[in-house]
Amino acid sequence: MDKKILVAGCGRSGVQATNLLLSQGASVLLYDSNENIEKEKVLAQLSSPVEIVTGELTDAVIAQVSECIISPGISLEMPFAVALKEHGIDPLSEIEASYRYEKGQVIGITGTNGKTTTTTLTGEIMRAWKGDELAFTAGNIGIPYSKEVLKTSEESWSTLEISSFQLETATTFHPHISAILNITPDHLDRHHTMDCYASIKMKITMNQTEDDYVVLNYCDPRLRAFGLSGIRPHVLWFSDADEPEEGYFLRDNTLYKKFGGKTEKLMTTDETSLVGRCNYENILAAFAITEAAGVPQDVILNTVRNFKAVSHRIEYTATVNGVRYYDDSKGTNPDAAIQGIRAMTTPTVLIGGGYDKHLSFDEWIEAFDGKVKELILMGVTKDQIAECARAHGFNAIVFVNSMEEAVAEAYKTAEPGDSVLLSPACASWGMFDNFEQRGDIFKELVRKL
Ligand code: UMA
Repeated sequence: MDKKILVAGCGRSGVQATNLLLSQGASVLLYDSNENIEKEKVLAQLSSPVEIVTGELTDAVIAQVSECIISPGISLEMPFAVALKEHGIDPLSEIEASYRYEKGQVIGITGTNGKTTTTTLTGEIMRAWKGDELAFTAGNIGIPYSKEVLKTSEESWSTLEISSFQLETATTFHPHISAILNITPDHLDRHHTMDCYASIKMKITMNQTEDDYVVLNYCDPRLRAFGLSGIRPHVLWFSDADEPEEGYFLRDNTLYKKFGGKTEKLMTTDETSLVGRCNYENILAAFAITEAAGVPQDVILNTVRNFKAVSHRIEYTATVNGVRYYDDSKGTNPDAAIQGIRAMTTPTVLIGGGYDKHLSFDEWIEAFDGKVKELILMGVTKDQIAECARAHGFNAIVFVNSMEEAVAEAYKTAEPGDSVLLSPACASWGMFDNFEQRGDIFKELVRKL
């Protein structure tokens, strides 16, 4: 009997990986540990029907399997993943499985925060340069790589947002240009230690050679040490503070690049509609990446000037009674939420809390910097955050049970000239399907005020 490829996870990645494998004539078995998934809905998204197994994965099923493509949301510590390993099958990520079919050049962007903005901006620059037929954007951004990869050609560029979950099980993945934007605590419920999390992020360079580039944040101590440790790819630095000897950097309100002793002004920060230092870092990284790819500077500048904030990243939503509302639902960890509150320039009512990723909230509370008028908390982490805030002397805390209650409370408290910011410092899981849904619900409620 011919063995099958097991695709684990019936979400976006699993469905598209299955379609990719089916298109190549493979025999696929779809698996999901959730017994309650709606099989009909999954089947409706497939190019042809496949067997779907749910619940426990038995030895009898494992015996039919030659390979496993695992969705990023599934921990390698799940009993079925451990059992597969015991049978000699190392699960591979959907990124790795898709990369086998890549025909063009790849840009891989990882880091804890800023990935989606940098990937979207880079993808837009590449599209402005190469056109829609030769530039693709995919990955953790929400479009599985497996959905796009068969469109690639020798002339094309794929710009991919890559998460630690996707890198963990990558083996031959080899971007010509990689970027690691920053490494701050996140996903420690899954990776356990910062060292483990950081080493997985650094795997993005594992197959790169002297002919390749890695774009690194000069201000991140781990990444500076990594870049100076004699790694194979050519290092391109970007920085929003310390100026590297060569690289892309922010000084006052201007973005510069410096190479061969020559400093060149790129643009001023008021030429972009993006706000916050984190976004200037994202622009600098996108500059470094796309110049390494050979994009002419006028194409980069035009695209940056016309680029609007990505949904759910410090996204301006509306002004109601003189109060500006911002959706930063992508603030799914404390470091991302620190960037959110730093970008606020007025007194702010802050909405936070959510799923517990075993992270510390101290630095986020310290970043309030006298700007937060009231902290509205929801989700599993609300007590832990409140306790941490009180320990830092911050007591203006209100608990709520839903986004409806949160928006109503913010509306009641905020005064003209203030801002309301949804920037939870936690993932959405448990109360919402994902951060996009959380942000969409927030925006819908704000628009109804
Ligand atoms: N499942 C199991 N067993 C488990 C856990 C989950 O069978 O132990 C099943 C679930 O029942 C569900 C399926 O797996 O049916 C879900 O798979 P998934 O969580 O991998 O979700 P996808 O829909 O495939 O989405 C994934 C990424 N999700 C995660 O990494 C959690 C999406 O990133 C990504 O956009 C998408 O692939 C396309 O590439 C989201 C994310 O939150 C946005 N990413 C994290 C982040 O940005 O912080 C890393």
